[in-house]
Amino acid sequence: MREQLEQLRNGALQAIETATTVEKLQEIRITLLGRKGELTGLMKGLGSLTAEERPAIGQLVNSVRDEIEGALGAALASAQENLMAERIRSERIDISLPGRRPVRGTKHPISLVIEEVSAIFAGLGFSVAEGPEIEHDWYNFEALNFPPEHPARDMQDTFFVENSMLLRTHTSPVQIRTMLKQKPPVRIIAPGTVYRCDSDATHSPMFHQIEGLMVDTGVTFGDLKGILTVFTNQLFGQKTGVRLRPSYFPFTEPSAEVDIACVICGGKGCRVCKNSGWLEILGAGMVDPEVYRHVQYDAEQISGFAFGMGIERIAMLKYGISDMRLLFENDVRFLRQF
Ligand code: 2NL
Repeated sequence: MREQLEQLRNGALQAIETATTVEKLQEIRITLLGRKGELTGLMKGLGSLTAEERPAIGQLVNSVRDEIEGALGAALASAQENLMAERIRSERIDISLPGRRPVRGTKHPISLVIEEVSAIFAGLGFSVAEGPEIEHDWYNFEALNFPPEHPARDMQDTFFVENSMLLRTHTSPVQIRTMLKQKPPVRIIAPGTVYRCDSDATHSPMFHQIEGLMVDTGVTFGDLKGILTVFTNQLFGQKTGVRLRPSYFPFTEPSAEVDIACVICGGKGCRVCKNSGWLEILGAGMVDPEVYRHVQYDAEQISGFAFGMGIERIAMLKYGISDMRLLFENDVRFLRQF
């Protein structure tokens, strides 16, 4: 019996020493100390011992069990420690690594110009107005004093929808709607998408405009020139030359084209300005009394000016874009540059 116990103890201690995993050690505990384990089996033999042998062998059984339990406990603790160390090593994250930044989109140059122009006019007391892109003929043409046979009203130039509805060809109807809703003083700009039945390398059927309108008592052509000069200087730089040339629109009288000194050559003459040294960027004029009659404003009491510009052209000049089609293709390699 004593020999068996000592054999069991030596075997057990060796097995514990070579076991490295928590699972293996738990297995060893069951085969040695469990209810059907080896030591439990030996203890059953205590009954067949004589009364003299029993206390010493009993003590030996207890000490062998304590020894095995002690060794198991220590080995388990060390195996668990190794397990945790291994987890800490394998699950380690390097918090000093730079984060992966999500790719952020950029604003379209057309939006950038609308925002910049709106900010300049906000500083001059103008607010932004909007209106529908599908318009009635009356707001798009009639109220603006286009004669019934004006070429702009032709199918060749305008997208008609049905029943005198059409895709607006300019944002002027926004200003007509504003004047119908609101008495002077009016100081608004109307940026937005407009449509014309025209498509080639330099014309897109869908493009963008910003128009502006200022109506109050005593507004003069001098105010028009002053405001538009402040505007072009803020948009293109303080030293940019500005000039006005006489022009004609059905809805303004007198009318003018506003040119700036060429932003490419500074006025010397180049391909962009077709050797004139000047770039046309705005049309403007004093609102025609016929327009006031349509919105029931009293032309004897008030006066005002209006202007309009194409955003694509301004974006191309500002950002040095040589082909307008780049503004409509939405190629991210192009758009990411803004
Ligand atoms: C251009 C010229 C212009 C206007 C737009 C306007 C609007 C109303 C009354 C009178 Cl409600 N005028 N707008 C006036 C002059 C010129 O645009 O070259 N646009 C691209």
